Amino acid sequence: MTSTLPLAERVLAGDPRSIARAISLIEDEAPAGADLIRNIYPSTGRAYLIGVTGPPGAGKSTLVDRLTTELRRGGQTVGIIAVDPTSPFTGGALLGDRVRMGAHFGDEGVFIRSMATRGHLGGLARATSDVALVLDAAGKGVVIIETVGVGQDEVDIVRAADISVLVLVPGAGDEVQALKAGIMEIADIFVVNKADREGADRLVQSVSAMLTLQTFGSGDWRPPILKTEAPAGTGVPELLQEIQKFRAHSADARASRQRIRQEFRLHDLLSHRFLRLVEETLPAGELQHIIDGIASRRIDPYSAAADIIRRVVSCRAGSAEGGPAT
Ligand SMILES: Nc1nc2c(ncn2[C@@H]2O[C@H](COP(=O)(O)OP(=O)(O)OP(=O)(O)O)[C@@H](O)[C@H]2O)c(=O)[nH]1
Ligand SMILES: [Mg+2]
Repeated sequence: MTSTLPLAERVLAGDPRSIARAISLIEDEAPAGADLIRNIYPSTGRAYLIGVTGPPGAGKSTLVDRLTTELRRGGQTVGIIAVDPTSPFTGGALLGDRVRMGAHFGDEGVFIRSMATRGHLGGLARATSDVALVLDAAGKGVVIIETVGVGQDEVDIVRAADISVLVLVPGAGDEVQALKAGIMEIADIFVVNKADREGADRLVQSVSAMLTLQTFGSGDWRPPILKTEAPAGTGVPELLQEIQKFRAHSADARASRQRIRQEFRLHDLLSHRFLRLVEETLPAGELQHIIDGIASRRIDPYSAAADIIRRVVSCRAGSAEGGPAT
């Protein structure tokens, strides 16, 4: 395996082509991707991660674009990761994001990347976190992660951010109910976008009513509800203000939040790696055979797991005696 040290150095210098190349390595789950993360990791932890989530078409990309303009005005550099869980790699949505965020093309202080779920079975949150690390290492002061708030993967992505902004829109029926409860709970700021549409105030009221059901301590952050019209940028300066307020409010808690995030990531990585180890250790088709056995009640899942762990451990111990494990 060739070392990615020169690539890491170029990423740290903020070279856009190297950033793009590094992200591709991560997306491909190439071993060089892990090597790269190893090399850049000491230089990460500085970027502020903003998660922007909400239903399809809520105006997230438009909002992210205007927020980026606002951040640039304040002299911040910005990395944007637009996670697209539904469309195929060549789908129109990616093109759409390019158009909607087109204002920032050619601006060296902004790096935009769309990521599709393809090839990331369940690992999207992991890949997104790693891409955020790359943008962080590259010196972007703020990294914005846009994702559609529909599944567990997206909840995990948003959980990985320092702040979660939930974008809602009026007029789509019972929006608040329709959203995954997990996403509502982790929102630090609620945005009612498309405020030019009928029903915006009603939606603000129903989110507000929902918040009154939660208990907040005296020092707790109480999520504000903002109205925006993204295409015109209306309400976006106020949104940035609230983000900054939250950042100041949660400065002390940030370290523990980051630690929880790292714990989550390590657990996720360990289970991912262990499963890979299992697949490498067992003969081809064996895992499927065991699953068939569990399904037909020939063996129970606990005994199957214990047996698999025993086999992996003894196989690894054997290979350690025989020389360095690869
Ligand atoms: N009327 C109105 N339209 C808006 C507003 N914000 C965004 N739109 C429009 O809504 C459509 C979707 O906007 P996007 O920014 O692509 O929404 P998105 O949430 O990123 O969409 P996906 O990433 O596909 O889920 C676009 O046609 C926008 O121009 C708004 O405040 N008012
Ligand atoms: Mg979008």
